[in-house]
Amino acid sequence: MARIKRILVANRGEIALRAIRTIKEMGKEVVAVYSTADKDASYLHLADATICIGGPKSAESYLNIPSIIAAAEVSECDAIFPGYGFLSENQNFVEICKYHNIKFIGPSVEVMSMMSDKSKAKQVMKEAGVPVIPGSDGAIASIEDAKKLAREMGFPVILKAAAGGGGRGMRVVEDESYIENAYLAAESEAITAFGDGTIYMEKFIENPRHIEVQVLADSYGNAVHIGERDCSMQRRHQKLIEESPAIFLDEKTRRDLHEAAVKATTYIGYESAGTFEFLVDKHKNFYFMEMNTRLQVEHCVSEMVSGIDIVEWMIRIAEGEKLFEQSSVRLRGHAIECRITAEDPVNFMPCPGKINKWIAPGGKDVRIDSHAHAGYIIPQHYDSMIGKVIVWGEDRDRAIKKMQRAMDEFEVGGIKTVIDFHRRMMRNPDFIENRFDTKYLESNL
Ligand code: MV4
Repeated sequence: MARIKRILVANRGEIALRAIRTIKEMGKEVVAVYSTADKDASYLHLADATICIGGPKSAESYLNIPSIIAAAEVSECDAIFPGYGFLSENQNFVEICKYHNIKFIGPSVEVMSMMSDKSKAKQVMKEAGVPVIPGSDGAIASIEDAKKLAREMGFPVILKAAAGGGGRGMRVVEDESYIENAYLAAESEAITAFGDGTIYMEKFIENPRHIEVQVLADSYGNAVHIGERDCSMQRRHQKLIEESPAIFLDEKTRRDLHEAAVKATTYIGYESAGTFEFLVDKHKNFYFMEMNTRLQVEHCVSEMVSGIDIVEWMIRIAEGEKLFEQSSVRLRGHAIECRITAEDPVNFMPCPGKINKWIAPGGKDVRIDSHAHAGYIIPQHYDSMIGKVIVWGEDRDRAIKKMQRAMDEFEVGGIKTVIDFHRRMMRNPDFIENRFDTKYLESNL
């Protein structure tokens, strides 16, 4: 086993802080990088060393591969922790790390490339015996083929960009007369956004739940799941609230879902932490949608119900340690996460600026993952998420009560935040009674 001594955290904000904390707890050294826009970030003081990697624009700093590799080399780091976003799913970066003998704490470039083409990923999952949404076998070759397949499947159908994910390059088609325009629109959007116009087709699942399974796998072919998360409370493909477990599922469906995710993990020879996203329809049929080959924002709810530090295990797996057994994973109680963004709580318009008041909640089973504080100036160059509040309760009702209390305590001044949205949602009968799907916020805001 090759123990890692010093890790470079190639990220910023709350996730950089979250990684630094675990690395320090593990007794390892940590190097933090920052852009000139983040030079005053307070979490930088927690690192053993800090290195400026470029200007405020992500392309100049957090996406600047030569700059990050140089930072790792001069600081003699033996590994890089990527977090989410930025370079976390960049296959080129993973190969360059390997070339420089720096361990990328994440999956291999082979599985990353298998999952990055969403249409290929579906085919692999089908081979693995995981249910996938009925649709085209791979890419659509022509508009005529699209029309023929849609007629066979029945409308509505959805056209998706193979290089897409997260909702870009998608078109729902209600009847045959719209297929041609929708196809051309999805194709040109995909070319613009991803440089790849490959389109595939699926039966459109109406009002689905978005439920995902967290997995961990080691380099010896062992894999476990750490339960599922319901991420259906979204707005324009931005998740706002996540929870675990997904109480929408019955025990049998839940077991089948977990089993499918673990089977898929071993089938593709995955290593590190990953997430299988599923759509679940009203009959509780679940279908694989895509796999995220990185740590996700919402991993904390899985940590709260399992007691497992997912970042710690990503590092231990990268060191060549053997994973624990599934039977030692005990999922207990209910966890809810509310994302705190610097946005207007009614129309969600971004609102960066200086925080002049920050009174964060606390108390038993309340976790705050945030790099923000009074006096912190939120740079306008990055994502508007400034932190997360995660709570745990014996059951969902208690977790909701806990989150109500936590949100009522939370006072942020100087900027707008979505705290007030969460205060209202924790008292919303539809949320409390679990009556929502991925379309809820589109029709109820
Ligand atoms: C779908 C779908 C319905 N049917 N596919 C949105 C994000 C992208 N990863 C896939 N998405 C969807 N794919 C079929 N066949 C509905 C969505 C969808 C959605 C999915 C999860 C969470 C929120 C969503 C919001 C709108 C649409």
